[in-house]
This record gives sequence, C-alpha cells and structure tokens, in this order.
Amino acid sequence: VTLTTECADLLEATRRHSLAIAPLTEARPELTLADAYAVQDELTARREAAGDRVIGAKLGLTSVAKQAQMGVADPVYGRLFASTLHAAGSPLAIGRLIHPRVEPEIVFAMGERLAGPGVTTADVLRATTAVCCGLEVIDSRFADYSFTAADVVADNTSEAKVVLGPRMVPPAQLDLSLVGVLLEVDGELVATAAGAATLGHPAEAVAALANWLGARGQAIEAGWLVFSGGLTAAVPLVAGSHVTATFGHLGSVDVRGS
Ligand code: 0L1
Ligand code: MG
Repeated sequence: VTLTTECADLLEATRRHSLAIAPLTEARPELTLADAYAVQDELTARREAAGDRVIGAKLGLTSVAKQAQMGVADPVYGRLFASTLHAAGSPLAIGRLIHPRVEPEIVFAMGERLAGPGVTTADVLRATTAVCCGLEVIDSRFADYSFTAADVVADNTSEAKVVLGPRMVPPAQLDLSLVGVLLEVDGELVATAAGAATLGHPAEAVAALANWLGARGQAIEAGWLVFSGGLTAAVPLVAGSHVTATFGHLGSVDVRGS
C-alpha cells in the first residue's frame, strides 16, 4: 500500500463515519505538501468515480484571521464538488458532520480557463464573469482542527459545504479589496473584514491558485466557482444557530444549523 492510498483510505473512512482522527503527520512525519496534494487528487478521483463532479476550487488560509486561528500560515487549495452545494437560508443537518464551522468568502465565477505561470490579478479579473458572496462550511477530519499544512491539504482543506449568495456582479463594477463583510451569529455581530484580507485582494488569491495549479499541470477551468478564502476566523455552526454574512454590494448569505 502506498502512502497516498493509505492516507486516502483513512480520510475517506473518517468522512464516511463523521469521526475525527489524529493528524496524518503524527504517524507519518515524512508526508510532504506534494504528497498531500497527491492524496487530495486521489480522493477527488474516487469521488468522481462515485458520480460526483468537480465544480470549482477553494483557497484556504489566505487571510491573517484564518492563519492565526488555525496556526498554519501557508495558503493552500482544495476542490469543490456539486454534491456539496447547499441552498442559502435552509437548515443544514450538522449530525452528518464532525464539528462544522462557517466562514464568509468572496466567490468568483470563471468564464475562461486560467493556468500559470505568470497569471496576474488583472488576468483573473478579465477571466471572471461575475463575483458573488458565499459561506463556506468547513469540517476538518482532524480532532480539534489540529493540523499541519500537509494534513489540511490531504483533507481537501476541510471542505464540507458551500452556500452561494443572491447576486452575481461583474467584477469591473467593484473594488473587491474594499468590499466589507459583517459576520453575525444569531443576530450578534462577531467579526468584520474587507476583501483585502485575502492576500491583499481576492483576485490576487485566485491568481495564486492559477499559478499553483499550473505548476502541477492543472488549471482553473472555465465555468468553475472559486472561493477565495475565509475573510474572518470561522465560527462554529451548532444546531439551532443562524449564521449570516452581509457584504457591501453583494448582498447577504446565511445558513442555519439543524
Ligand atoms: O478559507 C479558508 O481559509 C479555509 C481554510 C481551511 C482549513 C481550515 O480552516 O480548516
Ligand atoms: Mg474557506
């Protein structure tokens, strides 16, 4: 059994049974970031073989708020799947998840394929059909969200669910670095941020993604949604709670734990 297969088997079982495990690197300190992306590729291939479909990608750990919360300062990426789209405002059964958290993000709808090297923020804005707001529901397969960069990459960067906001806006109409967000839990304001929190500009994060994918012979595909990374620290989603993110120009998006 290879390292890739062994890690993929473990993470697949963990997700299926909603039971957290110790970080992979605890027993396998030799696991590199390159190995971890190979595990993510393997898990992606298994989900596609089972009938799911990749609909995009997501950046992780692109903001100081997220890096500080998780204790990992390396931006990373993961895949998004058709099966994980969740309708805004509708109840999300948290019993199927381990310990979900919610974070507000700016989302790009891509009109053109983009692959590095050399992709710039301007290239990203040209290739983007529209932007909207979104919430990502993350659910680390590791106990207490304790992980290294390699662990979280192998775990598809804690991917669980995504929720899209109500309004698609052409990016030329906005300065995305200045788009503000208010994060509320049960009507109480818990965090604020602006688009600049993600690597200075959300499109800068998407450019970085195109360059990382290009270095691995992959690309951002036309038609993909790209979540550019949590703008604030993530908040727990518990049964009965209501998390709302209200953005300048992009409207508001919410999710309820049930
Ligand atoms: O958007 C993000 O920064 C997601 C980070 C994923 C890792 C995690 O916080 O569990
Ligand atoms: Mg995220």
